[in-house]
Amino acid sequence: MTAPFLAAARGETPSHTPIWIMRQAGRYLPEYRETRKQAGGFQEMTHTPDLATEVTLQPIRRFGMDAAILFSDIMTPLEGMGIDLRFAPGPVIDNPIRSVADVERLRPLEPEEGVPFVLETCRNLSRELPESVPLIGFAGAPFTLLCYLIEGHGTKSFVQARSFLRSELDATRLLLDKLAHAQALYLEAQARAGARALMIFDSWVGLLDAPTFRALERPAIARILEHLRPLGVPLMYFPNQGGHLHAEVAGLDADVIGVDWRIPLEDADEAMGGEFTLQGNLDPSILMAPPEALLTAADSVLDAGRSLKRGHVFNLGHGIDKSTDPDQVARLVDHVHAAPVRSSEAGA
Ligand code: 1CP
Repeated sequence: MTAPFLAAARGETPSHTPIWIMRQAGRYLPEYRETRKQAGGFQEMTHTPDLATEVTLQPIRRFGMDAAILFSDIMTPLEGMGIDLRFAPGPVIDNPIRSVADVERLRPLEPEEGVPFVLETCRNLSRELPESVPLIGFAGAPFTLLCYLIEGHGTKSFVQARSFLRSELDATRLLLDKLAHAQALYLEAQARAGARALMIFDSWVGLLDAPTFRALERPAIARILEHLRPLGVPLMYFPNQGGHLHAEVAGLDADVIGVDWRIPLEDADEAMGGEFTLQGNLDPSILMAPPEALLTAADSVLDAGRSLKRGHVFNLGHGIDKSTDPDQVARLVDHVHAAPVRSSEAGA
């Protein structure tokens, strides 16, 4: 039987609605905090395949999620391109990119040499995980990586990155091009090392208006997808806070689009022409509500999921907060697994 996650991603009817949670391996889990303490920090964990494998498996063991996501970070492959990176707790680059010369200095990524530990983690996980729980490999989208590379750290509005985009258009194009090429090779390497689905996180794309998305980021995403399509694994794109970009996302050669919690799944389906399986989109803060309120909100997402034209993968609308009670996650996963599945005629 096809793994429920892969069935839903391909638009087939799964045996139950699959669920996984963004940031499912993380600080809300006591076993994660324990491993992190032993390792000394986040970066040490990502660089040590045994530890990265262990924390990837922790939420699978505890909750029985339908997919595992590689434990790493969107910034990690940039280490293989010559970027000095540290985490505090978010990514920090002490010498951010500020000129076309800085962009030119970025080395091309050779995944096996640049980030061998990531690929070893994928190989470990593909041995350890059951057939029914596919490993999701992932990368950051070019614009989101550009935001951190230019700003040097996370902010709410990435003003320096957006100023660079407006004042240094040639350098912006060169940077997006180099990043798209590197992330395509990186994702391909993860699939060859055992990842059975690939996801592109575009966490900050919501900062772009539709014409700028169409001119700069959409072609970069399209190139990555085109490179990966022959691998035969489901391809996923998450344009976070990108409700205003859905009409532009339609037509991308992806299988699954992640939807944040601000947009009802039905509206997202309508705007994207029903072409994709949708992934999402429970507001992560609902995990802080009493159990009955949590399950009622989960039912609304499940109902919306059944009305989608192609398929639904249950997830939160963004990453889980570190203050979340793990028992609430257990309740959510059990509830989704017990819910009636969409019939194959749904939306027809
Ligand atoms: O333990 C710790 O202190 C580290 C916290 C942490 C974790 C658990 C960071 C730092 N990264 C991660 C893991 C991570 N990051 C995963 C692992 C798999 C999983 O989901 O369980 C993934 C997929 C990411 C991807 C990632 N990193 C994104 C895209 C998704 C999203 O949340 O929008 C982004 C934007 C980052 C940057 C990043 N890394 C870490 C933090 C705290 C941040 C956000 C920083 C900021 O902008 O303020």
